[in-house]
Amino acid sequence: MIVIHVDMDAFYASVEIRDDPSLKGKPVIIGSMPDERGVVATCSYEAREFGVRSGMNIKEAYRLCPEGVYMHPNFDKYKETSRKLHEIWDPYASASEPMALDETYLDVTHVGDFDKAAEIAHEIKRRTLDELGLTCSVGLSYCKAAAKTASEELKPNGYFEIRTKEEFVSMMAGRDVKELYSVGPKTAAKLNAMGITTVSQITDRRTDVERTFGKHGRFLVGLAEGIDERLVESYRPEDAKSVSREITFQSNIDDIVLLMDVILILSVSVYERSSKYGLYGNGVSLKVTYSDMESVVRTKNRVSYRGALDVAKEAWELLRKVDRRPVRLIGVGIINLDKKRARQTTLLDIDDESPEDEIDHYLEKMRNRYHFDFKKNMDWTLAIDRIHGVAEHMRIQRMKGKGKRP
Ligand code: TTP
Ligand code: MG
Repeated sequence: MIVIHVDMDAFYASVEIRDDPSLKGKPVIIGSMPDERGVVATCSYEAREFGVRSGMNIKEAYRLCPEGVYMHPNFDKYKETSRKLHEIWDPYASASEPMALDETYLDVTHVGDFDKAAEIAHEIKRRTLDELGLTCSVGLSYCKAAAKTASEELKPNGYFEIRTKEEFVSMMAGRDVKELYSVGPKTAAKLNAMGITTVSQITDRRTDVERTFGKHGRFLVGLAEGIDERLVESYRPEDAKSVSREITFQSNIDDIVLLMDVILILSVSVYERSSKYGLYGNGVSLKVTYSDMESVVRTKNRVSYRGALDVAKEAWELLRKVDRRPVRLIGVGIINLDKKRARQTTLLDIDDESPEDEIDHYLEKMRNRYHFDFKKNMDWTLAIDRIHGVAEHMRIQRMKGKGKRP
């Protein structure tokens, strides 16, 4: 197999810098604002010099880098950029397997040898920069894990090859286990506790590793010997089994009406996304994370929905069944998606009001409530921001009210 792994450098930050050259050379931090609750999604390499990292609490980032330029992410822009990236990359491959918006594996075995594949890899880097103004790091290798390792080797704007299993094994042998693909902090800590700190020790202690980690252990032992037989599998949105959307609030919400409105917006969003691909599900899921981080997921199967409002109604029903405590995150999903299962006409379909009218009616009510024009195909993050802003306003008003009382 010949595999290319492409990963954009500081993706969200690079897109913002490309679109506003005055940011060039500055520590740009994408995520929450320093005065909000949240984390760093990513940051420019200049910000990384201050120690800022993805996933870091935004307050911590601000402490390390108060002079940084802080920005909210523009997901629509990154999604659009991702689509254009794939237009460049995918035609070179027999299969393209995206792992994130900015990252994909390309199967280029068909070109025949590594020299030809290396030409493609360089062409991908050049065209990505020329056509989209963004740099990426590319790894070329004989399997997925080694290609991914290679792309990280000389980041940013890197290119690295690992042509053989032997090269991979000797390169990794003395390295810390956490550099091995699929070893996260938890696995690393467990391995360390067993006295295993380097990759070659995984091979030495294979029986222990396999016994402790089961399936993942066997995968790790294989990797330490340079073996990864996973294929590059093209992902197509129409193959998805579920579609969901969730939102984390800046401050916890306990107002049931607001939660129901947020559920409605999320339902519109997931309904539009699934129907765009001609997919129908027969279940709805609701995820709730409380202020103490406890999460619950409730699902209802065998539901028949005719539109977003029906999805929302199922999710509202599920909301009634979970604990009533301050909520930090809420998510709605349509599950058991199936392209073939075309929606059956039921008596419901010849109801008085069409699902379209019903949802319009509901959105109109919300427009009056929030002074915001909610409509189908809306920017759902903006819509939820608006609901959230109103909630925040109400909370402050309530606090003021309380303060006034004797
Ligand atoms: P990554 O490829 O992990 O990071 P990156 O492209 O920003 O930087 P680099 O690859 O050069 O190290 O993730 C791609 C995008 O995914 C990133 O730009 C933002 C988003 N992301 C998050 O929102 N939260 C996270 O914790 C991570 C790791 C990424
Ligand atoms: Mg990246």
